[in-house]
Order: sequence, then structure tokens, then C-alpha cells
Amino acid sequence: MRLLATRRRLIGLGAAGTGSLLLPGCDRLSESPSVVGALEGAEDLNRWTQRAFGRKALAREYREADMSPVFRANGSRTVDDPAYRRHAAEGFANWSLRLDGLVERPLQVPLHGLRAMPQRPQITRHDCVEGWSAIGRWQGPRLSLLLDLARLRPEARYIVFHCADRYRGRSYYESIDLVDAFHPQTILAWALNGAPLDAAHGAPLRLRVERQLGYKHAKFVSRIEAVASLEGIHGGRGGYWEDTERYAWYAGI
Ligand SMILES: Nc1nc2c(c(=O)[nH]1)N[C@H]1C(S)=C(S)[C@@H](COP(=O)(O)O)O[C@H]1N2
Ligand SMILES: [Mo]
Repeated sequence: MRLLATRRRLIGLGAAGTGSLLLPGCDRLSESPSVVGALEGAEDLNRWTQRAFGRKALAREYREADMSPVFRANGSRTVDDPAYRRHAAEGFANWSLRLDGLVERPLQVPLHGLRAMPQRPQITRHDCVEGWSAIGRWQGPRLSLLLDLARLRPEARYIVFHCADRYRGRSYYESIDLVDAFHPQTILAWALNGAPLDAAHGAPLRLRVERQLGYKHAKFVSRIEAVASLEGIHGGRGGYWEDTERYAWYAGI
């Protein structure tokens, strides 16, 4: 019960810990020619414009009355992986999330552990690049809580989300930088509109990264990895759609 042993620490980990990780990451990013060079045209503009107006600003949050009657699902709605299917059949009672890579202390956190952490509920609008939107209430712990528990090494620059599904024959995955990873609305959601996630919406756990477009919100997250570079991970562009269709890696809205 590694989580129970560390839960007490969670409460004590406040803004100070986050800030000390966030600021150096932020500074390093703006100074690094390799990162700047890796950004392309409009994406570059988008990202730096958003930075100028505040990457840390909050996405709009809505009222219950604004919630969409139906929240549509997109991309993978089911997962073929045998291990995943076994977990699903058990209601994810024995499932756990792995957090590893460039961290001092790799974590293996059961779903009930994630549910027992301090929760952030948020009613936000999901915008898919295909042109539809839906407003829903998401709930789960902030990603930053887990990153603080695992303690990022100073070399860590990106957080990669490995998913259990394959979409059109390729593993789905996504990645974000540390500014988004420590953003207060970046959560690991296990509930949508007051109920545990159904398969179509990414059970048992999916990313919500509210300042970016829908394809960044990895569903069926099974492993989170801290890395120094996105090179060498699948196609090397940081995500499924980035690799296959050259979608922007930074999809700010
Ligand atoms: N693992 C995984 N995550 C994914 C996808 C997917 O196919 N597989 N599709 C993405 C896209 S394009 C969108 S718009 C949202 C859809 O989330 P929803 O099905 O909960 O509406 O999930 C994103 N995350
Ligand atoms: Mo999407």
C-alpha cells in the first residue's frame, strides 16, 4: 500500500513544490533552441501567443445547467488489449496506473487510490478538431499531485501518456510539457458527469488538459512516463495524430 503510506504527504505538498518544478521548466523551454526549433509555423505562433497571454490562465468553467445532454465519444470507443479486457471485466478493481521514467520514485497507483486523493471537479468544454464540442463535468486528482509524489528528475521535460487502445492499428499516445502538466485544470479523470468513465470515454482513466484540443486528452491511460525528449517514442512527434497526420503537438485553444 505504497499510496496509503504516502497519502499523508499529499496534503503537505502545496504550491511551493509545484512552483519550484514549474518555473525552471518554463525558463528552460523558452531558452532552448532545440525546443523552439521543433515547433512549426502556426503552432509556434499559437503556443507563444498563448504564453504571452498566460499559459497558466484557466480554461472557462461552466455551470451544471450548461452541461451537454449527450457527451459524444470519438476515436477509440473500445479496447482490444487482453489485459485491459480482463481489468474491465473486473470493474478495474485490480487495475493500477504506472508512473515512471525520469522520476525519483516510480509509482503504481490503484484506481481506488486515485479516487481517494484530493479531487478536482470541473465543468469544461471539450473541443474536437473535427468541429464538435461538448460540455461535461470531469473529476479526478490533479496530475501535479502524482508528479509531486513521484518527484520529477531535473532532466524531465515532457509527460507522455501511454494508452491501452490501438487506433487504426497503432498505439494511441499523447504528451504535454511541464507547463500543462502542472496546470491546475490538468487532471486524471475517472468520472464524467458524476459516474465512473464508461469504455467509450476512456475507462478507467483519461487525461483532461483543458487548454488544448480534444485529441490531446488521452483516453485509456495505462502508463505515464516522464521523459527528456519525445524522440524515439513511437513516431517521435509526441502523439498519435502528430505522428500520423502531422497535427500540431501544441494544440492550444
Ligand atoms: N486513447 C485514445 N485517446 C483519445 C482518442 C483515441 O482514439 N484514443 N481520441 C481523441 C479525440 S480525437 C478526442 S476528440 C477525444 C474524444 O473524447 P471522448 O470520446 O470522451 O469524447 O479523445 C481523444 N483521446
Ligand atoms: Mo478529436
